[in-house]
Amino acid sequence: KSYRVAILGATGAVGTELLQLLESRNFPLESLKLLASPRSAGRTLPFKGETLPVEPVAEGCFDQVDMVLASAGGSTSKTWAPKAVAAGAVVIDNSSAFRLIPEVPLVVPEVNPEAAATHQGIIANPNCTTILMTVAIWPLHQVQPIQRIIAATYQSASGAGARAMEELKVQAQQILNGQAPQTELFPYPLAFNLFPHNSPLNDQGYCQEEMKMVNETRKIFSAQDLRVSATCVRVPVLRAHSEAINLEFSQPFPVEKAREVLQTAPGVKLLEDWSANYFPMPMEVTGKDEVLVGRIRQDLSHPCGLELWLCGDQIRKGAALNAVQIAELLAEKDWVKPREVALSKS
Ligand code: A2P
Ligand code: 11C
Repeated sequence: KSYRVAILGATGAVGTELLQLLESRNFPLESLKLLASPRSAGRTLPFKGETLPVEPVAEGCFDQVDMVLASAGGSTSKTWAPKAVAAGAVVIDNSSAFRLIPEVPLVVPEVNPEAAATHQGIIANPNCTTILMTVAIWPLHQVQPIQRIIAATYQSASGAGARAMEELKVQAQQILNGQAPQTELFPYPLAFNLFPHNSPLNDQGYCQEEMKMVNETRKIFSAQDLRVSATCVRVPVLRAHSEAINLEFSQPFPVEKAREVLQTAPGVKLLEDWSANYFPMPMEVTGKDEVLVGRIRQDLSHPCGLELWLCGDQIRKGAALNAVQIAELLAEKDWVKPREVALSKS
């Protein structure tokens, strides 16, 4: 069986990665449609040795489409995803627009693949920092439930899109040339600097990105009482996020046991060379599928605490790869068409 697929936001950082993944993973395609804003009209993108046109998203463009992989921002998804669903397609949406709606499954295939079966037309791809963290800690949570997570993130420019990556490169050049760095998308210069994530702050002082880690992790784990607190920071790295994670359990979790579990965990690669002080780094994970995990150690300050460090390619597993894995799951299980019964109604 093969599928008629559309990529909404095909010209963006995640969109171009989606295109590469559909090609390299040989997704069963009957046809592929590339959609973006009217700004991209007339552009083409390469796919399997051919040149495909980019079309402006427009009324009727989802009529002959089975699956839409959307990564064109929240407001574009809010406008077009319901139209795609009405036209009979399933939408795998990378934006935050639908993630916390109870009827919309929020899926990390290594964690909660079964949730995808309950979709009513839209499946949400979680926030990148949340995907990377959940892939790494879910296998531990299966052995002993995690009670509390404290995370600090080091997030790359790619999380803010292709233009933000370009802005970082230009700023670096400007500074090296002795010029003042220009800012456009970012609020402050990112080159040779870092700043707390600039998403809107709530009354408790947490930014939106930090609250995504709280609320999305709870939903993916089906653990509404899980205690999570995060500090999210933008760093001058192009496309890989890093995270320092502190986990608290109800009983001690032996480090050796954690290592053993993560050795064989799906989507995870352990990278620890203690003698060389060599652990996951953005440069090691760029372009890779796995979440690299290392520096697993007992929390000195708590007998039931574990510390770990991870890096993951933000555009790949943090976004495009996770979406393509969801599409592959739907294809493999024959879950492309919406189920009658949603989790929230059962
Ligand atoms: P375009 O290139 O035509 O602006 P990124 O996350 O890298 O910034 O990419 C965003 C993607 O979303 C791009 O493909 C962009 O297309 C697309 N996009 C942005 N706004 C719209 C819109 N209003 N309608 C359709 N696509 C959009
Ligand atoms: C960032 N994670 O790095 C954000 C961007 O909810 O998908 C992605 C926002 C989201 O800035």
